[in-house]
Amino acid sequence: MSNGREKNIQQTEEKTEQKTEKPSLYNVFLLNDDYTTMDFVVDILGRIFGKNLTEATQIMLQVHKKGVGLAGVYPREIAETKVEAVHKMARENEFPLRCIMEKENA
Ligand code: TYC
Repeated sequence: MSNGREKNIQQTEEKTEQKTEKPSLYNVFLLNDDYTTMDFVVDILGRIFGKNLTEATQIMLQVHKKGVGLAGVYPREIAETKVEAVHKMARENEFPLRCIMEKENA
């Protein structure tokens, strides 16, 4: 790698590698509590996470029984927006529902 042209080619290849790198994904989880109603959680899973009634009910029951359940997997900014949307809707309806995100495979 002595001459300038080869160096250029190498730099171009490095740039290409960076551009094609996939964005990290984040798991978005709902947490259980004793006060939020089951209907409200099912509604959240439909409105914010695009789940149908069957899927939403299964996830809600998983959270209710195990304490935590996976609502969806998204790139960072979308995951952040989902978490904020859950907390906003919960606040507006005076429920303490909590939602967290965690980097996938981390
Ligand atoms: N545990 C709640 C109840 O018994 C229901 C619930 C489910 C709350 C899921 C939060 O993320 C949650 N009313």
